[in-house]
Amino acid sequence: MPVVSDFIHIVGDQNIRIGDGANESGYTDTFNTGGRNSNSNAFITFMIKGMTITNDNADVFVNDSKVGVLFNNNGGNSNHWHTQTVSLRGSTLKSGNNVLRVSPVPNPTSSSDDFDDYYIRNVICHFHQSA
Ligand SMILES: [Ca+2]
Ligand SMILES: [Ca+2]
Repeated sequence: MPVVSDFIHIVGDQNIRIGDGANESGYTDTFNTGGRNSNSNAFITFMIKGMTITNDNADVFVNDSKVGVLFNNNGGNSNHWHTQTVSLRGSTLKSGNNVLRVSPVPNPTSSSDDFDDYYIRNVICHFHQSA
């Protein structure tokens, strides 16, 4: 049976803020990978900016399993976008709806400002599928 590569946009050309007053419990979204091949690996790409104060990395969960982190850019320019990739097993994905959750990161420099707010956009999951 042939295997093809498929992908789905979880977030498109839209900035999602994660931090104080926005997604403080983490950003969650659902996406469908119906027919995914559980024996193959998958990956999710993210564009990120603004994680420039924290010493922590942002945990990334799929269906409540931690699949990786978005690494901080401590000391970087908060206006510059960059791209990161999180890899996961195809078996972590469901042949149907999944839940993505991206965690906030703490701000170590202020007692009144809890989180180092950052943004994600163009979040895309690539996966293998039996055709
Ligand atoms: Ca903040
Ligand atoms: Ca920030």
